[in-house]
Amino acid sequence: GPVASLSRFRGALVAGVLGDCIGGEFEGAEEVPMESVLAHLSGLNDETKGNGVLEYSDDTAMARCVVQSLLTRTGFDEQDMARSTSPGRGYGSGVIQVLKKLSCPRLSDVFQPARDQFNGRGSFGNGGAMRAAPFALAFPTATDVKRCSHLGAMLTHSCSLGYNGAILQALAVHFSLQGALETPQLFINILIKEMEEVENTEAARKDARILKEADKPFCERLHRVKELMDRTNVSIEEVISELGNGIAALHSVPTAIFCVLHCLKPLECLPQTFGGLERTIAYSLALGGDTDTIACMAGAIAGAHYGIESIPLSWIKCCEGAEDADRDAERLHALYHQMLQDD
Ligand code: R7I
Ligand code: MG
Ligand code: MG
Repeated sequence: GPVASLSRFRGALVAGVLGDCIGGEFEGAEEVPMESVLAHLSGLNDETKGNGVLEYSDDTAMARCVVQSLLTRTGFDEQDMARSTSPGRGYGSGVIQVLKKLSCPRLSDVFQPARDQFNGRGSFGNGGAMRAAPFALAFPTATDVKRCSHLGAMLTHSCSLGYNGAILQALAVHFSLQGALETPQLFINILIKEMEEVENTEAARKDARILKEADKPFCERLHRVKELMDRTNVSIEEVISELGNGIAALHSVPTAIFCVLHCLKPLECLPQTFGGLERTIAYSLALGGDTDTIACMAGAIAGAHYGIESIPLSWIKCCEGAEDADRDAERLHALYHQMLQDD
């Protein structure tokens, strides 16, 4: 569809929620056979089951806080975002302490609680990345998307391996919204080029050294994504060993990007009736590990590419918060286009 169309905004925000809700079933599972994924997905179409709603987890709860803050402040306001990010459900054990401190009215520096995590180095978890998509839906320029997703993630994740994952996820949604996935090679090359610059800081080099990672860890992973993209046969085991499926941003954001790229064309292991968005969610779940978060991030990137029409209605009906996301996407679309005019 047309670049930055309402359909793409709705697709991005709604599919992120679906990834979280549908992916929750397999979170933490070591091995997820594709048959189990397909059984789970076909259950969503079965109205006679009447198993009601699949609840969203912290991934969606925190993204909703980001959306609400961006909309009420008509832009990024760290004070408001810090105070509106409240504990909800199923949070990572570490981040709950940050959220408690952020709710304290006397707090003067809203970035301090995140810095105190993990002996002062900050978290490298994917909690910043899992709520990064809305930044791409609020700000039209890559510069603003990078700046605001960075600061937004810094409220809980002050390690560069955490917040740079959030920047990468926001950029992936941003370029997908612009239609960049029409040419997959171009898409991955743009992301590598952007991350070369993002990771070119003293802080990033220091964190990478301490954590014994490559010099520019996200760039290195994106090069692995590119190599896997060029191959005709890639097993799930290889994807997990090359890219990871864990709760670290480094082991999940590049993985989510790979899921989207790998599912642009039909796959033998998936029903021919599936469209690209269904393939992306299904494939993300089959990787196991942090399935709700990887499917949430892959869903947002894929939804921005395929648009709302690609999402089965039965899936939307099953997932808590999906209709709220659809309504919020319309508001973010208006904010984005208002910012375009103000420029
Ligand atoms: O990143 P975060 O918000 O967790 C997000 C994940 C997603 O899968 C959600 O669906 C949710 O269920 O949790 O939470 P953090 O507590 O900041 O980080 C998550 C975990 O990563 C921590 O509990 C640690 O186990 C690990 N971790 C670290 N461990 C050692 N040293 C993160 N940073 C570090 C670190 O610096
Ligand atoms: Mg979760
Ligand atoms: Mg998770």
